Amino acid sequence: MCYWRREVGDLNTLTQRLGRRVSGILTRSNTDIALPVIVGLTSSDVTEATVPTTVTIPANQTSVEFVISAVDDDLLDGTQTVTITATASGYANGQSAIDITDAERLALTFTLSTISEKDGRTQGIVRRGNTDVALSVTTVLVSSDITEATVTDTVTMLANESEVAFTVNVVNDLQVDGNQSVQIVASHLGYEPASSGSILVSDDD
Ligand SMILES: [Ca+2]
Ligand SMILES: [Ca+2]
Ligand SMILES: [Ca+2]
Ligand SMILES: [Ca+2]
Repeated sequence: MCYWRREVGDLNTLTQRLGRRVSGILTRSNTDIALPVIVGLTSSDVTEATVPTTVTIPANQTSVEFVISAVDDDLLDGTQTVTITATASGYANGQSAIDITDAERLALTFTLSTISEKDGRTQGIVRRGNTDVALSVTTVLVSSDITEATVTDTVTMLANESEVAFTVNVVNDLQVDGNQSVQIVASHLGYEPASSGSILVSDDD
């Protein structure tokens, strides 16, 4: 017998966040293993995941580990499946697929981090960091405490724009309630996890 196969082990998904890595395992099934074998590796999409050009299964070993590295692109491109192919002289090709998940985030900032109840409002900005901005994106906004501050339900970044402003309205509650921290969460399917930021609503009663 003279063929081999490649295994990814338990990990069939790799996130591209921070260019994460997993190990692949390259195995030969023949039992005459006195000689090393040099194996060529290719990725079907090097914009998503890369592998070493070659890896050597040492003499007297049936397998060796190699590293699969995710590429942290700046595209909102969802999960992409990449096929890793291994080739070696005298062996049938080995192939296995791995899913590369996306890792884009929205950013949320506020003009003021502290607002007095009497000041009424401040401005928030939602930004997207991905560079493929041909499509508009409607972001859902939620306030953790609408008795202190409210926001519009949704805000839309237009096509070819990377940010949009919205208003945070502060509630003047006429109660002696001290300073209250309110968390605003911006979320959109595809950007994981959701982004949040806090403002402090200071009391004026
Ligand atoms: Ca991405
Ligand atoms: Ca990607
Ligand atoms: Ca209050
Ligand atoms: Ca108050």
